[in-house]
Amino acid sequence: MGVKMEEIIIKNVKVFVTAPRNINLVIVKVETSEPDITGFGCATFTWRYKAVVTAIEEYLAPMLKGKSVHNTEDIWHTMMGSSYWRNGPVLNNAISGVDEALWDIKGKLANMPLYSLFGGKTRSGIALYRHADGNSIEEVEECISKYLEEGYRYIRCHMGLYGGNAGNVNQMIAKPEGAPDGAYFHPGKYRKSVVHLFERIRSDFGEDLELLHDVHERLSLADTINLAKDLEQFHLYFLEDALPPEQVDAFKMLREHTTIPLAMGELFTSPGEWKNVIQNYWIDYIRVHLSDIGGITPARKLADFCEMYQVKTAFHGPNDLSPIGMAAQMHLDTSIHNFGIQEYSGFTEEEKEVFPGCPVVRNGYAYLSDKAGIGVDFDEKAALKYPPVEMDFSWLFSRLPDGTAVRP
Ligand code: GCO
Ligand code: MG
Repeated sequence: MGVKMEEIIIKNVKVFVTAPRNINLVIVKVETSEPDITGFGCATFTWRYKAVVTAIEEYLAPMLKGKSVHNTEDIWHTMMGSSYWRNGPVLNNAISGVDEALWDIKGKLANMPLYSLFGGKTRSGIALYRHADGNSIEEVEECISKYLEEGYRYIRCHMGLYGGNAGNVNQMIAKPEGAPDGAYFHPGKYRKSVVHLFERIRSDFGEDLELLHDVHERLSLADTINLAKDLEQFHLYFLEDALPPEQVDAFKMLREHTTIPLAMGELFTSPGEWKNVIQNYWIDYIRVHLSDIGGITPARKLADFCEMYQVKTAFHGPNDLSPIGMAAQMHLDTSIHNFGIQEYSGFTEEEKEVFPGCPVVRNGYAYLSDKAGIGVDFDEKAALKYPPVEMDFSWLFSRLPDGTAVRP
């Protein structure tokens, strides 16, 4: 590049919010003293995006100006310590936006895709899983067939989304007088409906495809143990979020009662939550949301820690994640030895327009572009066509049949 490495400093940190898929995505751009060298990172915490924007603009940007772009490790720790109170999703997402952008810059300076800096390819394609859902078993099966035709081999199956509100289950819930509005669900009916769903899927599709399911923390310890035991006969690839992050110690008991492979972690924000479950062999797959733990820097350490305990990765890949964030984790998927599977929610045409260079998918595998850095660009002009939207928060107000508010 003809530029001395030590001369490049952070000039500005900018934040953008765009919603090409009607989901607010938060993108950080780090500008440097070299006008041609910029980096992009994902800071998407869609349900509190304005708080993330404030954390970056008011606190991180002023603190980072003038720092060398090279010192990602020092900058990460400086950002993490700079609020004294730390490890929450708002601050971690803000930190991730900067961290991923700095890694993007590092790759661009080295003229290498990030996976190459991380040790190179340990596999040539990234196996993906998709979500099949529907209002009836027939609808779920139609969705499975569509994904199988497209070449996917791993499919997460649900009926009536999280909590299993398919058909008229919801209307049949007997609420007490004065029960507040909310997204009601019935844990018992949900649990039984999942077993019935998997019974049908296995009998209609056989043993060849890999099946997954997300409990989304909807069950008590006893019920989740019962569900896991009931599902063992269907040989799931894994059962996800069988318990809430506040109850990780209970994985010890769950593990002792079932042989079903367990995946956990999309809500984790701090090492205090994941250390025990990993080093005690209580889970099989770690599913953190990269930006929610603070970006690439902590994710690399976590992945290496997991390798010591036979825990594989299954990084969180929902639709409230930008293509930059998806590609960032795919560089880890490509380079680490203990990769398991990647959750994938597709990219819309509008997302591809705003984010040129999205990974491509063929026959159930994702392939990164070979561009330097993260390899996904951000078209600021195109992003303006998709300004932030009012999102529907209603599903987040989960309630049990008697009206008790619970986690979504
Ligand atoms: C998943 C997740 C998501 C989350 C969502 C929250 O496994 O993909 O559970 O669907 O619910 O990302 O906004
Ligand atoms: Mg989940």
